[in-house]
Amino acid sequence: MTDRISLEDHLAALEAPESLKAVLAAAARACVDIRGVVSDGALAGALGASGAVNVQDEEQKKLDVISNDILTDTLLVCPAVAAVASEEMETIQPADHAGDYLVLFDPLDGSSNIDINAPVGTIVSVLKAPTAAPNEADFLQPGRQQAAALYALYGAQTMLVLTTGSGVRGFTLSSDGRWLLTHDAITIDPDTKEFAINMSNQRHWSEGVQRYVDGVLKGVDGPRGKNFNMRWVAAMVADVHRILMRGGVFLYPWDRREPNKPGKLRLMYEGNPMAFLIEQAGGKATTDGTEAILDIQPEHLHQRIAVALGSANEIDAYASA
Ligand code: FBP
Repeated sequence: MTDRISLEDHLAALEAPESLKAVLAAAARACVDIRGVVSDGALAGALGASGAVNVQDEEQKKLDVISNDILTDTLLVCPAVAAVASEEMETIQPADHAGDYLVLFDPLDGSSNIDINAPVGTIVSVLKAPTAAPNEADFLQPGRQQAAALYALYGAQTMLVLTTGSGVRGFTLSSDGRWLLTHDAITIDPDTKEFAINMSNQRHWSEGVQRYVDGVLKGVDGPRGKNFNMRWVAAMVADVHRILMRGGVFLYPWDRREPNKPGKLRLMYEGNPMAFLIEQAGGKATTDGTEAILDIQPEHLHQRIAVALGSANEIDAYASA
């Protein structure tokens, strides 16, 4: 294990600004601390609801709040960070110093999995700070302008998957707390036989999504001529990680339950970072099979989008259903 490249070594050798490396190192440290609280669970009194509701009008879990505090505290003391934004905070939090980067995060993705010991994760997006004293409007940059994106997956292994725009790499947390490179160049097969969607919403989908799912469910005797498998982990990080490891598509489309909302997932700290990683691995990341998530001009910090991402040829099939 000692001959593996550590995250520190990878960042040291990376051709990138030293300040970006400092942001990524700080985020990685925070994820180690979050993983510690997640794995302690009930022993740390960290399960269950916090009793508060967040800006998304969603019940906050204790671990949502703890994870948010760990990331916020760790990042705001990093000299390279000018301000942060989070799914769990209504507006941005500026640092007490100027910095080169803005950091956005979903501190604990997959909240409904927390109390049942199913996979959860942390998602981080990094943008250049356009001014020394950034405001919320400075965060509203299209995802294609991200300097970096990463997620940590607290699963059977604890992994950190990272891109700075030159491919996707995976690091596994060692027993002595070091991120070690285990996946050097992650790429997604353009074809797949696996899809991820919450089937309980089927009656609420648009006709096009229904046609696509009906087609894959018909298997080898249907229009696709092959059988498909289905997975739904209810944690975007885990579903995206599976797609990076063995291909597939992840779908969270608009549905009629809340027709005024374009989708459930959030653009700035779920869609954009995951889209950056997926595109860097050779996949496609869209809202509807055609609109690239990374090209969306954000209108507000917590705006929601529909998501259809993964194996490129299967996203094309989704778009043409
Ligand atoms: P949170 O960030 O609040 O956990 O919501 C996002 C999410 O948990 C995704 O990670 C996951 O893919 C999706 O919601 C699951 O939605 P549903 O519970 O409707 O299947």
